[in-house]
Amino acid sequence: MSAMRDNHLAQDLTSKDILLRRRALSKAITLVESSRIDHRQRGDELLDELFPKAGSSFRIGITGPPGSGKSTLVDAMGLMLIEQGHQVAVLCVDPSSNLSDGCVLADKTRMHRLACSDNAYIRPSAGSAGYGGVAQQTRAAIRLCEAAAYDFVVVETVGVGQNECAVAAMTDMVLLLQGPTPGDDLQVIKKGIYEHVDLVVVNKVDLARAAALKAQRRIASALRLTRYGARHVSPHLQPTPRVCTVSAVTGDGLSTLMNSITLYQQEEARNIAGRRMIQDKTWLEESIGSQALSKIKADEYLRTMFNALVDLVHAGRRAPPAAARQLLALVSEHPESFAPRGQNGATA
Ligand SMILES: Nc1nc2c(ncn2[C@@H]2O[C@H](COP(=O)(O)OP(=O)(O)OP(=O)(O)O)[C@@H](O)[C@H]2O)c(=O)[nH]1
Ligand SMILES: [Mg+2]
Repeated sequence: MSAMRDNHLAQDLTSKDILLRRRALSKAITLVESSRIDHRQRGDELLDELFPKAGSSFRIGITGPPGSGKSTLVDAMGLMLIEQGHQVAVLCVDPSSNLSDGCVLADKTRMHRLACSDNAYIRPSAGSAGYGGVAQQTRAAIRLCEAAAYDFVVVETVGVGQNECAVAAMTDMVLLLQGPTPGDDLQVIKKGIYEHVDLVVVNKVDLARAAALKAQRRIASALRLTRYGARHVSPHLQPTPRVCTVSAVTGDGLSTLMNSITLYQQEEARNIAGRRMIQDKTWLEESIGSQALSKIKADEYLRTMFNALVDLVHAGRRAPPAAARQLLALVSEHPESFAPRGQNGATA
């Protein structure tokens, strides 16, 4: 029954009817984000069926401190991309928190112009501690957007150190946004997050032009000095300014920014297939770990053993790697426990 329903979902997701496609995409993402085992299984099967049709978008990660203007910029950039004939999907995620519903929902209200376009799809996604964590769910959601023919996928995430790394591992280009306030840039330089960033955008130039230009110069010289990451810094092929100033509100500097993105996309075109292979291998590795854990928690006996091992670890009598080895040995002795138990598949 659900297989037949999901068959329709797969068809609708690749339909020419934009509204049907968008509705199907929302349902599909809900399945892969669900904490219910039966939903996840359906989501996994759907993704598996659609996988050959996915993977060909240009993926942009946008990160930066709260309030730096990410959503406002995505709104402006998205409209420009649509004017150029693209279909744009935006995923707003916060990998650092599972209490961010309000925050990510606010993102959509900052993208009100994009939200009205038939050629855009915006998905605020509160981080869920469930199956596989946010990174895997976002990877799955990106693929589903691609299967639904979105050729630009933008992932907005709050920049708090680790997240640039997470977003870089699933996208083709990472933009770091910051405000023009003196000190913002130094903070960023200190954290060394430029390793994962392909373009730095100093936003809100309309509020403080002189400060923004100063920040741009300072960051550019810091970048020249550091030359982080072979993937991100290619001095021979660097026609694009790697530090831009824009105003997401007035549009000042926006076309220069878009040109930089297009140039980067052209330069990087030949590297994308290789990068996808690395990203997909990581995804497979993470899926093996998270599915093993998820199934341990769904099995009464294994869950009891897991909790007993947690107690031993807390009591300082067992180190986590040895405890994991012991539990995985039990799993292989109980292969039948890998069958899902019941429709709701209780998770501990
Ligand atoms: N003056 C000015 N205000 C801006 C600009 N860009 C964004 N803002 C304002 O800054 C505030 C925050 O903008 P958002 O787009 O929500 O910022 P964000 O980085 O997405 O915020 P979070 O998702 O909460 O991390 C809003 O009041 C925007 O209107 C800009 O270029 N100039
Ligand atoms: Mg936002």
